[in-house]
Amino acid sequence: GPDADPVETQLPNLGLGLGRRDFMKAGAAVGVLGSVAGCAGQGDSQGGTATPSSSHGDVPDHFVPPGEHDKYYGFWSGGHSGEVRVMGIPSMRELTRIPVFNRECAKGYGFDDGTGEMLKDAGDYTWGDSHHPSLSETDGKYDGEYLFVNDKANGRVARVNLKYFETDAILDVPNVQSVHGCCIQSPDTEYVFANGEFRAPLPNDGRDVDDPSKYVSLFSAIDPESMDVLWQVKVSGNLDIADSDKDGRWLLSSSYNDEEGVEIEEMTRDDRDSVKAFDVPAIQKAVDAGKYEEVNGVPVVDGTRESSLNKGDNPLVRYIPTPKSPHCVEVTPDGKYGIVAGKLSPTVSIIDIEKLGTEPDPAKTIVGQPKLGLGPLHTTYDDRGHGYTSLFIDSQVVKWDIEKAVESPKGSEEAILGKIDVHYNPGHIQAVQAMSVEPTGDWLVVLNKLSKDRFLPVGPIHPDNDQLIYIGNDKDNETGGMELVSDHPVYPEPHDAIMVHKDKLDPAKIWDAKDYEGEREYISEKNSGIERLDDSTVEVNMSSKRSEFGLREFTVKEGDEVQMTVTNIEKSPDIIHGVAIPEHDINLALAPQDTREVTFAADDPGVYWIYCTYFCSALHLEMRSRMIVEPRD
Ligand code: RUQ
Repeated sequence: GPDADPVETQLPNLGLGLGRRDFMKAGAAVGVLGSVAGCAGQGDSQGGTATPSSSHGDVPDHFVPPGEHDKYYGFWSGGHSGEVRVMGIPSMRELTRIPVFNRECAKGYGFDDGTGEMLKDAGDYTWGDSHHPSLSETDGKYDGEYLFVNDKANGRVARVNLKYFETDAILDVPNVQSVHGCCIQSPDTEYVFANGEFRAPLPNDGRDVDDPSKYVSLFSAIDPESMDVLWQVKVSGNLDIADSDKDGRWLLSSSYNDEEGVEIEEMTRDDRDSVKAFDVPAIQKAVDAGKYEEVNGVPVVDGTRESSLNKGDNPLVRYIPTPKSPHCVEVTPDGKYGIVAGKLSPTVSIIDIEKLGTEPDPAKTIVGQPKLGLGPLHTTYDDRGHGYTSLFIDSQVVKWDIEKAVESPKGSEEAILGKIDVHYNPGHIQAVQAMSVEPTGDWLVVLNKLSKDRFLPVGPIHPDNDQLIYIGNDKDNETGGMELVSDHPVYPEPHDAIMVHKDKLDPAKIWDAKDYEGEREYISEKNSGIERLDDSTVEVNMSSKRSEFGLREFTVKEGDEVQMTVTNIEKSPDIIHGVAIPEHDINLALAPQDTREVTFAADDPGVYWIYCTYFCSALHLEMRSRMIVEPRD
């Protein structure tokens, strides 16, 4: 446990003189954050501490020897790369990437008709900004079925099928322009929730732009199977990050800008914003009873502060005042508390979830408020009652005792067990399985926004730095036992991650054609062929295997629409075939037993060599087919 006053000695870098303030004033706060974003001072002042800890005596090896597997999967959002990345933990090796909102060449995502139409129907954007991956659960445990992730840029939510590690649905959420927080409902994934972050007039049709009172944020409930919006709730103030309780009743959303300002000075004026607690069954009941207005086909329930549905004993949305411009809320694995980081306040607030249903005064649901350090952003958990909070401004992670923080006076530092320097300016932090009811309490990853001096310089756009920390030892030392183990450069820009034991996933090794039966026709060597459907349309069906396509050549006419279907008939895992058609922008990637379709125009007469993009055999370069486009008389 902590000594009498360990905090002062553990914070050598509080030279900013801000540590003792309970709240930073808006102007000062903006200034501090601005200087951090500009890289002035903060990290450099810690340059001397930028060495990893020297002894890893009782830390299990994070090096995974050749041929051996990691213990955990990690799913990283890709930020404005639009993708999801799959990591091995603890090696931190990148195992693959799953394109989600981005058209992507290596996996041919967005090139075949199926994925191309999915992207088109989801708004036809060329990119997205993925932040918050959430794994489906059964009984509060990850069930390995789906991963959901938001697109902050275009207000979308996508579903990744974890049998195939492939995006299989994208919803362009109506009535919202950005989706930030995104999570499943615990314990059984009956809904996926999406926070519309930016306030806008509803409907957003060019009217009411100058009347801030007409601006609202929308909270959406989505059906995880059909990926349709079931209902939305409009609220006052912005919506940020979301997390579910563990019993399927409350959904907590952090929220900044309760001032409802449009300029930064307005947004940071007050000392308090709020956490919104959505009473999901009560909202569902209001919807069933017809207490909504329909906007663009979606039932929208009024959950603003003024709404009559929020008066009385059973408000649909509870507004819990919390300091100040909070960024995040994360529910503890036992489901007891929702922990909200203050961002511009050095405290985090502990919301007692049970009290949400019994305590009439929302402010009294806050049962603890330890002071942890500057710029608290995100909290994650082990299996032993500890919270780990990232301190963006201090560039540290603080470990603290949750129950002790509840027992000690608000604003006290008594619950702090230790701090460790990270490099630099951490955003999200995640420990393994910490979003489920079974955290493992061994590894924690800190997603640092800035890497500065940690890697070979690669020009002015630096990689981020993901740091692996071992948290399995509780020790009475400066860091509370946390040990920094390794640094990993990352391509811009993951925001959040979620990690799961490998045994909870069962990915397919090859495709099962039954999974696309009725949608795409399996093409064997025998039914490879070409058929003219009408004067301007031909159908081309081709198998592919080492080292030949089912057709050595085929002939179409200038101006034809070509509807091509290709199956990879291999049954051996890892034998992938690509289908590239030069000068037609065609690029398919087919795993064994997979079939893809692509439709294109053959507009220019000539000979085109179709080739395989995946190196599949010794005769890979010879694996070709020839498309002949005949001139039309
Ligand atoms: S956010 S740190 Cu979506 Cu927390 Cu980026």
